[in-house]
Amino acid sequence: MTATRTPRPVGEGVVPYPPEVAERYRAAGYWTGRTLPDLLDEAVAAHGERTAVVGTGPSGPQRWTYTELDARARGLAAGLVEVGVAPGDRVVVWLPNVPEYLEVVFALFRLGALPVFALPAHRASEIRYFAEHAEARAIVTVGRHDRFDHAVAAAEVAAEVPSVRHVLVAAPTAAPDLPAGALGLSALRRPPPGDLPGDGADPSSVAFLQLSGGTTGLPKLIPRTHDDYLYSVRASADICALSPETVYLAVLPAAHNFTMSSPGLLGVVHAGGTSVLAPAPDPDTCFGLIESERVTMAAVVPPLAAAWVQAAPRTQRDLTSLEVLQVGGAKCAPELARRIEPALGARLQQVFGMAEGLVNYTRLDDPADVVLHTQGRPISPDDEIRVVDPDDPDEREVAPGEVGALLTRGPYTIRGYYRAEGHNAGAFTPDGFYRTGDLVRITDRGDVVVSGRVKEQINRGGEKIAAEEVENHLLAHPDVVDAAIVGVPDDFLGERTHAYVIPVADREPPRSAALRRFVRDRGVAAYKVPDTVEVVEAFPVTGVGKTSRRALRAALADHWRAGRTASDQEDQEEGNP
Ligand code: OOB
Repeated sequence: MTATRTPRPVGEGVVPYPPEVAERYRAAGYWTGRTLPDLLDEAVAAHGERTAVVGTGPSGPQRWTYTELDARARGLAAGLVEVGVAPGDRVVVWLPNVPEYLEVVFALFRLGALPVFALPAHRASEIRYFAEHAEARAIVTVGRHDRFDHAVAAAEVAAEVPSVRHVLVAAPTAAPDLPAGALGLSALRRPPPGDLPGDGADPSSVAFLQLSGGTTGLPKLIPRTHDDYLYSVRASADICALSPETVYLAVLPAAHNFTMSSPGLLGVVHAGGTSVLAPAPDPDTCFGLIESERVTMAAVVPPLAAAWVQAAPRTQRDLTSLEVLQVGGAKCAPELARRIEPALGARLQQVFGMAEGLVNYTRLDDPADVVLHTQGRPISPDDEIRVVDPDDPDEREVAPGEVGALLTRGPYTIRGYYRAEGHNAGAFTPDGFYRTGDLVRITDRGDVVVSGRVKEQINRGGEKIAAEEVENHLLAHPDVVDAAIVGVPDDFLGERTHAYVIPVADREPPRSAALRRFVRDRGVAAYKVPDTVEVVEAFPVTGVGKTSRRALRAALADHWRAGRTASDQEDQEEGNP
């Protein structure tokens, strides 16, 4: 935290929308020239005394009206200005689902600083990368949470990344045990001032950096503008029929795009409703909150939906207020989809979205068949969809209704990742379509059905893992010469990770538990630690792997499945269930 240098302005690494396209989106009324601070202003003006946010933070239970949330955000913004956080600065926001999350995010918007959204599950390795890549000025986090001391890890990162000047900690007011050099947010809160620098922000400028799941080495940063993001927020709130009566339960991490804007926390601000931040996603915690806060809507990933469905028949809690359960982030199997309404008494809404932009929803008045079997249709009439042959170098479109790779372009889909020129050349077509890496087909009615993926990413119950990132961690082990990660089917998660590891010859091969611990100790999110590790002499497939990791992984995944099928058969022959 000593040697600092001035970070480059954010605009340098951003691929803008072409001016004529931007003009078209404005003329169509999608981009309205409002900013994220305006969103809160409008909520205060229309719904000032309504409850904006409910939750339990480091200082205990909180319940703030829109006026109170705004006063807090302004007061914190003033304190941040005093310590030198300036417009355009990037600030890593590494917070669990606490009410202070909204205070911090709106404080940063108010002062024109850009949040860089990290997940609570991230660890020093990811936080260091975000801070470095975005040249962040500060990291905002909590103290000890979920048996892990975030503030200490953030202080370590700050000591290593020259741009980072501050570690700011949402901590109890009384004598927090902060690492040296860290500041408690409570010490930064000032009386709310009038004007703040972010109030005059350019609506076409980048408002924050969101995370991608990543397909290569490390997650990419996604630059979203006020104009494009607010369009997706408003349109999502309309599609989901949010109103001041909406009580939204934030179950998944607040910083995830699903929770933030589909329609999520920001959609609720737009509608003047109430957000309840769930400290944990389990049925006990969430059912208790649904009952006590009369929650009307929640958003979950499929494995959580399954856990809720299973727990519902035994709960003593009153879930009758719940009207809609959104399920997304990974494919919701029709068998699970069918069980949701009978078990929870809530309508299912499928959501197929991505932090890069495009979000699809089944509509609340869609026929049951569409809700159960499709992932819905895009938000905008100007979301352009192309379904192309993934093996065709010219990316020609497949026949209507056939499966192909999904490309998209539209009024809230980015044109490039942040500071990622080389990667962008592959991730976007020359005419600006984002290559989502998802395999889909479009039904006659125009609904999207996700059927697989072409990208090198494992979707572990909605949590995205880049095989290469985990392989690189394994390769750092002194006894490992090669490693390959594959996604294998899992009843609960949809997919989990399996690592094939080749040890250095003539040495005691490392044990799988030790390798898993090694990856964890390198400071990565727990969901990236391989679920199973198999130490092998050579990759058990031949003829692939020399030229393409992709082919190797595909062959290994096939090999894994074939092995399972063989052992399933043996089980059956032996009379096992
Ligand atoms: C959401 O965003 P990300 O950025 O974490 O992940 C995007 C990817 C998609 O490209 C797709 O591969 C997968 O997650 N995905 C789904 C899905 N929703 C997302 N795959 C099948 N069915 C679905 N319903 O995950 C996200 C962002 C906004 C709203 C909802 C989810």
